[in-house]
Amino acid sequence: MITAYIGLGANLDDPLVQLVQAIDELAALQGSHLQSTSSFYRSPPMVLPGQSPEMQPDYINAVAQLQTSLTPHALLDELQAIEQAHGRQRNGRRWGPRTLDLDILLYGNQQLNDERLQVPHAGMAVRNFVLYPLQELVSEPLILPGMGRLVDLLERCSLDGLEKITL
Ligand code: ROI
Repeated sequence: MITAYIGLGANLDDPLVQLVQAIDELAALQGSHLQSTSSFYRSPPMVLPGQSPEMQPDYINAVAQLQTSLTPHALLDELQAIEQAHGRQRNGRRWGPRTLDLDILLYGNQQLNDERLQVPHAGMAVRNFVLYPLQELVSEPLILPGMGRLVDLLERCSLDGLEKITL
């Protein structure tokens, strides 16, 4: 079994409900065991360079820790099936609003880079809505392959706009 970390995000159609359901679906994945999930966090949409400025609702984000015997690509297939079941529209706007986004953040200590999958997730080193929930789940010092130590990344990553949700 490999320890994988999955990033969850949503900003449409009752995002909190989308995330709660997605966690149930991760718990039911074949060949896998859901170990733990982080708190939920609210944050304003991160805008990427080159993205047309458009109004989007705030996001809800969380991270899940999964023990899995699935290969990275089999896991990606399962995550994409869950996204589809949540009615995610791939409308050609790469960074548009979405009902559910599931990303493989880490897959053991492996580094992968092909046309479908980049692990560790390329943006995670600078995203507070990934690093802070991830920190909740790790007990031992975590090194992100090719990116350095989680504690160092957190030190450089401002909390601004990130709000932990008390349910
Ligand atoms: N911004 C936030 N706050 N949370 C996300 O999950 C998220 N996902 C994205 C982009 C559009 C980059 N911005 C985000 O894909």
